[in-house]
Amino acid sequence: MTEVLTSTNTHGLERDQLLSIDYYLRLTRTLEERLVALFRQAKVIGGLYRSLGQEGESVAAAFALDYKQGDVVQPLIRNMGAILVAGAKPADIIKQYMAKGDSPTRGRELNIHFGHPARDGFIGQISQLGDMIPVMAGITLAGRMQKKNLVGLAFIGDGGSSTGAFYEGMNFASVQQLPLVVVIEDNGFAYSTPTSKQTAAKTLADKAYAFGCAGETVDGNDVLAVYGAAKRAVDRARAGGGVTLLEVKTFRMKGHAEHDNQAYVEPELIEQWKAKDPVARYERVLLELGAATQDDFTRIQERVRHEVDVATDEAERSPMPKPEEATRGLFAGDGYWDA
Ligand SMILES: Cc1ncc(C[n+]2csc(CCOP(=O)(O)OP(=O)(O)O)c2C)c(N)n1
Repeated sequence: MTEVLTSTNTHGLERDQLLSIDYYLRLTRTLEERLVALFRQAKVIGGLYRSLGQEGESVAAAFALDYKQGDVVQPLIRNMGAILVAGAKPADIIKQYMAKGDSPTRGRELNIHFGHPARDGFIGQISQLGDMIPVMAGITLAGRMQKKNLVGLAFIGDGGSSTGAFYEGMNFASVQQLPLVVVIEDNGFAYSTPTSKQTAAKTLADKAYAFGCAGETVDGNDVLAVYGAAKRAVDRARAGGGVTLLEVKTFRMKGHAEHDNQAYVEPELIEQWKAKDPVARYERVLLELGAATQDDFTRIQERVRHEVDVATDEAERSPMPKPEEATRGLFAGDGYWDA
């Protein structure tokens, strides 16, 4: 299980799908850059959690799902790329970060803590690390009981995979052979704790032995390799083959959040990973394969910039929540969310 998979194979993806992946990679990066600008203008409420350097695995894994079949993504704070693939709107994400009154949670939750599995294709997350794995086991079990053929895709960090909830959820899902793919992100650090202090296992995929599920390790900055491995895992899950623990080896290029200057990370390490940037690498591979031209990338980047500008304008114009509504919509049944 220690072999790290890489790929220049397009795994049956058509040219428009390959370009679509590039669009989501660029959208994720540009939208986050815009959020940094808004954060520095004190317009973001709360923290800003970047996925710089990790966009590749997040987008590629989510691209392997079939949302028309009811598949569900469970993101964590660094998986904005995955929810964009599932259909999240940039304006909604900016409004969430600005806690606007017409954001999906109407100012009651922040950042990408929003989403409804049946409506959006992605689910709002609980902050408690590890707890989303039992939730996703529940969603995939419910899907099976309702005779839907849906697959769940859960993300968990190296730190999150040290929690009890992770082990319980993985064990239950594996025993039940649930259609669940768990992407376990080794991005080097959980806040300031290096992965070597999270686990004595050689790789995070080795944890699959304990659950009796499939486990694989893939180069998380190799977009096509992640897509290929995720697609295999999704197909296996849909065919009744149960859970896959898919480890992606990547790196968190920024601190835990914008307020963290990552002084605990060796600068040389950051430089080494900069050279492996997943977006630049993916575009290089597409050029080498003759699957795209520089003009394609320019067009995509112009489209992305325009969409992020339009979304920012919309979010900036949006009202803050009305103070008199602060106590509404907190419990089911008061009709607040039906309006
Ligand atoms: C049970 C629990 N303990 C602590 C925290 C505070 N916390 C939030 S994110 C984080 C680090 C998470 O690291 P990791 O799971 O590796 O994900 P990454 O931030 O690297 O993407 C911590 C300690 C929490 N949310 N839940």
